[in-house]
Amino acid sequence: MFRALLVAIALAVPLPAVAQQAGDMQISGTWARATPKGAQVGGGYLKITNTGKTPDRLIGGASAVADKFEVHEMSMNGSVMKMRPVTTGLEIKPGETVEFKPGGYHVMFVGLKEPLAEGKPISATLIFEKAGKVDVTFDVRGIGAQSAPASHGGMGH
Ligand SMILES: [Cu+2]
Repeated sequence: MFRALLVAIALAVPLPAVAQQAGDMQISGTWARATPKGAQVGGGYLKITNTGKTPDRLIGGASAVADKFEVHEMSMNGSVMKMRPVTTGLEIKPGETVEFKPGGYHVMFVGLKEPLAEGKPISATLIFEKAGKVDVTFDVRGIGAQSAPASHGGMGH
């Protein structure tokens, strides 16, 4: 009886950054960068591991904080960093971990309804072709956290 109560209390405490499993997809390390006032877009980062035996694809997502949820890829074009939406879905091969990080793949919250504030986590849903929908929480870190070589400013958003 007493033990059951303790378990119930432990389960009620939110644990940030715990790996989330949906089907063969394991999601961890979700975080987003705080945005300045008036920003239209915000970036989110995470790790996705395919623990299964067949490939899956991240095909989209949604979050209440923004009009659109997009998966973007950054690449160097000469000395200029460019980013573009991954429109066909991002494949995660069996046994592979895809890390979203500043300067590489990232989630883009487009059309922010309010700035992303440090310490105020945001809820989002990832959509996989096979694993389906996965609810995740992005911890919001300071604006300067692990800053990428190029900002999102002036990249046509
Ligand atoms: Cu982007």
